[in-house]
Amino acid sequence: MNKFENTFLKNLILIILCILGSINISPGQTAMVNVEARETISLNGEWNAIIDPSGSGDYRQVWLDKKPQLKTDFFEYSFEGGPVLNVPGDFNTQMKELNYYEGIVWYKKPFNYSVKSGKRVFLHFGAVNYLADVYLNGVKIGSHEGGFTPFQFEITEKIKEGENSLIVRVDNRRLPKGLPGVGFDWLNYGGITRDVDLVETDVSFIEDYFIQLEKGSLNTVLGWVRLNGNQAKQEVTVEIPELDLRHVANTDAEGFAGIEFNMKPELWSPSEPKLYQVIIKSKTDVVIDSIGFRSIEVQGNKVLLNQQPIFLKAVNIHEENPYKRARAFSRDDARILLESAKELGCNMVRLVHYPHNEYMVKEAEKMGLMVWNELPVYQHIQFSDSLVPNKMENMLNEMISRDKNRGGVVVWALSNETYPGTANRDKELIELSEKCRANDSTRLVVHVTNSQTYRDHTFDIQDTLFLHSDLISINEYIGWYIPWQGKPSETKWKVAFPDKPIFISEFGGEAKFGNNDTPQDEAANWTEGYQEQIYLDQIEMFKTTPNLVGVSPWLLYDYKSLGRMHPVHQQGFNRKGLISEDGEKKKAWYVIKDYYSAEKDQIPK
Ligand code: GCB
Repeated sequence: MNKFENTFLKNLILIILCILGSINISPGQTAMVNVEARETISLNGEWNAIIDPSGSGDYRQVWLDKKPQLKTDFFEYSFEGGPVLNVPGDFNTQMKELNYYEGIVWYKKPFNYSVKSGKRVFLHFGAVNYLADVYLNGVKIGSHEGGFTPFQFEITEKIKEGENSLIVRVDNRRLPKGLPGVGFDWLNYGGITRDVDLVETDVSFIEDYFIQLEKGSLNTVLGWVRLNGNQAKQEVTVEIPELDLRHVANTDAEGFAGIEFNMKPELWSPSEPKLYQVIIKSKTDVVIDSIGFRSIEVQGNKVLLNQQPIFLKAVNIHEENPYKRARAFSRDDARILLESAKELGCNMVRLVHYPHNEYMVKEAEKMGLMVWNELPVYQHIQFSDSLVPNKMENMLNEMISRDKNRGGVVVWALSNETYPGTANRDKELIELSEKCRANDSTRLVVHVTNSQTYRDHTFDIQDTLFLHSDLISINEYIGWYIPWQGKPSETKWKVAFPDKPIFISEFGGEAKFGNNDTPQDEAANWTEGYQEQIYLDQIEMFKTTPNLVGVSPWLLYDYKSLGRMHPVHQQGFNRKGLISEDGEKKKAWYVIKDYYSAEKDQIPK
C-alpha cells in the first residue's frame, strides 16, 4: 500500500470510528499548537493604530509601513504620532470617535525577538472581530474570518532577529454572509479583542491532545495525543500524579496516538469542581493542563451529569464588562460576571451568542459552573450561500479545538433562533450537528429556536431541527413581547417530540433599575415590578412544562445594544438584565435567586 492509500484508509477508519462514537474527538488536520497549557510571550499592550473609515489604507499599502526617505517621498499615513489602542480590548470604547464605529482599523506592534535555533514560533490571536489580515515585516502571513475564535500562523521562517513589525488590518463591518449576519442584538465591538501571543516550541512538539472521559463513563479516559514535527513516531506519556497514574502510548507515522485507560477520579461537578493536573510528555516536549473529569448525557427525557439527573440552573451572559461598558477579555472581567452567576445560585452559564474568551470558560470551570458554548449562527444567516457552511464549520472546529479539554463545557450550541423556512437551513444545520458529533461525541449538541407558536394558551413545538438537538431549547418571551393568554399555571403544551428534555433558554422582560414609581398591581412596562411579575408568572408556567430540565433567564446584566434606543428606558441598553450596568439588583433578581435556591440540583430519576 502506498502512503496515500495508507493515510486514506486510516482517515476513513478514523471517520467511521468517530461516527460510531467510539473515539471521542477527531484530531484536526492543520498544524496548530494548542496554546492553552503553554508558556507564551505576550504581545499585549499598546499598539499604534490608523483609523481607516474609507478603506484607503488598502491602496496605500499601509502594511508596508513606508517612511519617506527623500524630500519628494510622501506617504499619506503614519502609525507614529497617531492613536494608540490597547490590546486586548475593543476599539469602540477606547476612543470617543469610535463609539459606534464599524469599519477598518490598522494596528501595528513593533517587537523584539531573539531567534533561537531548533525552535518553531507561532503567532496566536485569541480573537479579532471580525476580519483580520495579518502582516509580519511587510509580508502577509494570513487572514482570518470570525470574531470570537482563536487562530494562529506558524512564523518560524518569517520572524527576524531583533526588531519585527506586526501589522493587522481589522474590519468589523457586518456582512450579510457573515456569522453572525447583519442584524444582532448586541454591540458590534471591533478590534483585537483578545490576547496576542508568540508561542515557541521545539521542532517536534505536542501539537494537541484530547483527554476526557468517554461518553457516559465515569472511569475510562478515551482520547488522543498528536505530535507535529520530524520525529512523528515516539513514546508519549499521560500522567496524573494525584492518581498515581502513568499511561504510555506510541505515536504512529503521522504523530498520532489513541489514548485509553481506566482510573477512578473524583468527578468534576458544580459542588466539587475538581481539576487534576495532567502532564503530557514526549521526548522533546511537555505540556501541563488542569482537567476536570465528568460525564454529561441525555437519557430519555433527563440530562445526566455523572449519571445523575440534574436540573440546569443557568443564566445568559454576554461578553461585556458592565462596569467598563466594554467587551470583557480578562480573568478579572470573567470573575465579575461569573461571581454574579454563582450568587444567583446557578450551576450553569449560557455564554451567548458566540464563543466567549478562554478566561470565562476556565474560570467558570474552576468555580463549578457548567458552560454552554455557542456559535454565532444567529437569526439571519444565509445558509444557501456557497461559503457560509464552511465558515460555520471552521468556527465550530476552532471553538471545539480550544475548549475540548475543559470538562466544565457541557454543551456545544450550534445555532440560535434560525428560521425554519430559510433555504437550506435544516440541511446545513443538520450537517453541522453531525460534524460536531463526529468531532466530539462527549458533549450535548443543541440548537436553540423560537419557532414554536403560542396560541390558545398552548405552546406548539414542531421544529424538526430538534431531531438533531439533544435538548428542545426554546426562547420565549411570554409576558413581554407576547401577552399571556390565560393563567400561567394553566399553560398547555403540544410537543412533537414528547420524549425529549425541554430547556427554556431565554425568557424575561425589560426594566430600568429604580423605575418603581407604579404600585406593583398596576405596574407598567419597564418597571421593576412588571419585570418581577413576568418572572413569577414564568415560574408558574415551568410547573406545566413537560420534561423540563432547566431554565436560563435573559439575562444577567443590562448590556449595550444599538437597537435598544428608547430614550427614557433603554438609552442604548437591552434592559432585560437581572442586574443593571451599575451593579444594582432588580426585583426580578430575587425571584430567580429564590427559585434556584428552592429548586434541587438533582432531580429524581
Ligand atoms: C432573543 C435573542 C437575544 C435577544 C433577546 C431580546 O430571543 O436570542 O439575543 O437579545 O431575544 O432581548 O429580545
